[in-house]
Amino acid sequence: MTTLLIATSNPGKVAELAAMLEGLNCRVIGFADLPETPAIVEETGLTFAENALLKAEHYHRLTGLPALADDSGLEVDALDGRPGVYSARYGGDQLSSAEQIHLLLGEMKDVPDHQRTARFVCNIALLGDGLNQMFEGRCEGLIAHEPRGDHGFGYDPIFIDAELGRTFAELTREEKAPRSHRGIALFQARQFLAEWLKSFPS
Ligand code: ITT
Repeated sequence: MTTLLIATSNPGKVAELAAMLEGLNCRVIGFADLPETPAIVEETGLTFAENALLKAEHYHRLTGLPALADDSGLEVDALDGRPGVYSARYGGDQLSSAEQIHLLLGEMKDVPDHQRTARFVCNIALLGDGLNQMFEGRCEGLIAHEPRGDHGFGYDPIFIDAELGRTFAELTREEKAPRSHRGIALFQARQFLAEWLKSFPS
């Protein structure tokens, strides 16, 4: 059976990606299943797509396995698209998610409701021998005035789903999956993988 590596060190992403890939005709593994933790990749790209490809290439080269890498982040219109590709490192490498949220809300304190538009963006790269595909997902929302909810990870407590009026952290994983940037990108990746895997013995 083919093995697919989920090439991310972010436990929040691993949980979401693994759940969304369930039932595919392959064995899905993460870094936790590898004997040595792979070296971190420097994310030098200027776009989510460039960084997703950098990560997938790096981990495919390192392990020989087909790799699925995700580069994602939050674009806030009132902050000219920040934090964007720097979402994980916003305010410096040492800040926790709660501290990053605090920083961002501070920058947004005078921004009125109708100007608090934002989106999550996710690019997924699939790379392996005979495999080279990119997928993108986006979801629109608003930045809350204060964090709400305990689910998810990262900026979920301040991202209000435009349709539901609840933050992503107030949604269960099952509710977030089909409407999130990652879910939208992964839905396409999953359909592609299902076809691709047909050429391998199960
Ligand atoms: P890997 O590079 O190892 O995958 P990372 O966390 O560094 O892990 P990124 O460089 O893609 O990944 O940064 C994504 C950041 O964007 C992530 O750390 C969160 O802060 C934020 N983010 C992405 N998707 C999110 C989601 O669904 N909910 C909340 N925040 C999210």
